[in-house]
Amino acid sequence: MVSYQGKNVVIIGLGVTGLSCVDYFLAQNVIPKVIDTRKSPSGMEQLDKRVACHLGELNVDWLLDADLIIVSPGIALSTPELQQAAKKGIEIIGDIELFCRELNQQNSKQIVAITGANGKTTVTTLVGEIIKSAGIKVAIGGNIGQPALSLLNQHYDVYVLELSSFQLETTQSLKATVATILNISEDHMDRYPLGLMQYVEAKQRIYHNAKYCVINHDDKLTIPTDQQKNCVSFGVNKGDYHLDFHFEHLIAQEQPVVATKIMKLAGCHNYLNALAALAIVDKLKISRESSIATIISFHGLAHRFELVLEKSGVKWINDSKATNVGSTEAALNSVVCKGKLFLLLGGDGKSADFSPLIPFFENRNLEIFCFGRDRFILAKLAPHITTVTETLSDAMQVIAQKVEPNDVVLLSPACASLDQFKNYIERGKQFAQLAEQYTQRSTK
Ligand code: UMA
Ligand code: ADP
Repeated sequence: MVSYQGKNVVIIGLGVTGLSCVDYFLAQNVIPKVIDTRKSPSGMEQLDKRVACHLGELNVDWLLDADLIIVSPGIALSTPELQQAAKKGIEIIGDIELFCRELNQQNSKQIVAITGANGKTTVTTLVGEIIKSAGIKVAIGGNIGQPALSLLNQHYDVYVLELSSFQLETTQSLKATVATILNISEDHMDRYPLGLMQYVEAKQRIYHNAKYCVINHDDKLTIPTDQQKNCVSFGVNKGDYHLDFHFEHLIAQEQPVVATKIMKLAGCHNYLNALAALAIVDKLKISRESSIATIISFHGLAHRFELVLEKSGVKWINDSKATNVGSTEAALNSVVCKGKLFLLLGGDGKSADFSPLIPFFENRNLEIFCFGRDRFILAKLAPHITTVTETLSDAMQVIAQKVEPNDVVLLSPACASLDQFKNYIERGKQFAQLAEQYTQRSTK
């Protein structure tokens, strides 16, 4: 274990990350202090009684007195109090840095590191499943929800980490066997005031010290800025791993390896996710046969372009996890609809530019419903075909009266859910439940 004995450690954040950091330090008899700017953060009840805690604001005295500050991903490094501490030369890192320092002491362990604007959770889960099916002890964690430090309690040979740009900003010691940026499109612009390139710079940190880099042939921003890197690529039509002309096969190094019609995953974006996963596990030398069997049987994840109901010829697709413009673009690219498409957009847009969606609305039998905090901004995209409602529920009520056989209702909101829901899961569940409720009523 890397030792922090004798250091004055301050942890910021009492979410799952902060709690995992508290446990990590307590295990080596270092008693940290904790600060959370919220009045009643979620982790308060679980906090060990020995740990002093300051709530409601960042305690500058504690920060400036610290030897080491561990910052949770939800707190920006640009926060003035943290800037003050950084100026004083105090080390500021995140939980992933602590995790990597531990793993770097154990040469036999491998890390697969996955980032990107969209598809991280899908690819992380699929890569984890493939490695597990090959009989290797594998753990998945990071931004996917399981804090990385909590994985150190058991023995694993491979760690598959989903990493957000926030986590990468506070990490220097990552040495991934395989690292990938799946794609780049605008997200979290409220945390990146200098624009997209500031976000890309954070994502690019994933390639530092990586043995192999898996890049998206169609997205230049995923290519390592360090040109000496050992890269393998995936893409729609080109790259080491790509699709054939009609998207009927996944092709790996010029060989067709999977017929897409037998895959459970649907949509071009998901075929790309499967190609990226295959490129990653090939670098880990997992048997191709085993990898392909897992890719074919992988169902995908809830709330991601998920068909939740098909009734009276109408399909209801829950893509609540589409919390940025890029993911909604992917859904609009992949959705197959013979009748009218009802698209539900809305929530907290995180200061995004929604205009890239406009071309996806053209030449389509489409009606748009906008709800939530940014509904009026979204409604400006195509006012002639848009209805504005305050809530998702209001919109669903209107849509349920309108749908006919062959129509598709797609919740792919391009926004975070936090203005009206606890999270995207609650939003997706409400969509599925309302679809069920209204279709029952209309078929009575
Ligand atoms: N917060 C405060 N004051 C504080 C600390 C946090 O207001 O002092 C707020 C944050 O702004 C945020 C919330 O509390 O709104 C949670 O932040 P956190 O850093 O405490 O979050 P954790 O519970 O530790 O969860 C974090 C990741 N959260 C964020 O990046 C905001 C989780 O990703 C991740 O699963 C978890 O660590 C384990 O690694 C969530 C996420 O939304 C799912 N990630 C973003 C995304 O995927 O787009 C990046
Ligand atoms: P992340 O963890 O990066 O948020 P998820 O796998 O949870 O990614 O998917 C989030 C959203 O992005 C869902 O709406 C999903 O349908 C969409 N998505 C998944 N893969 C891709 C991709 N490769 N490109 C664009 N959108 C994608």
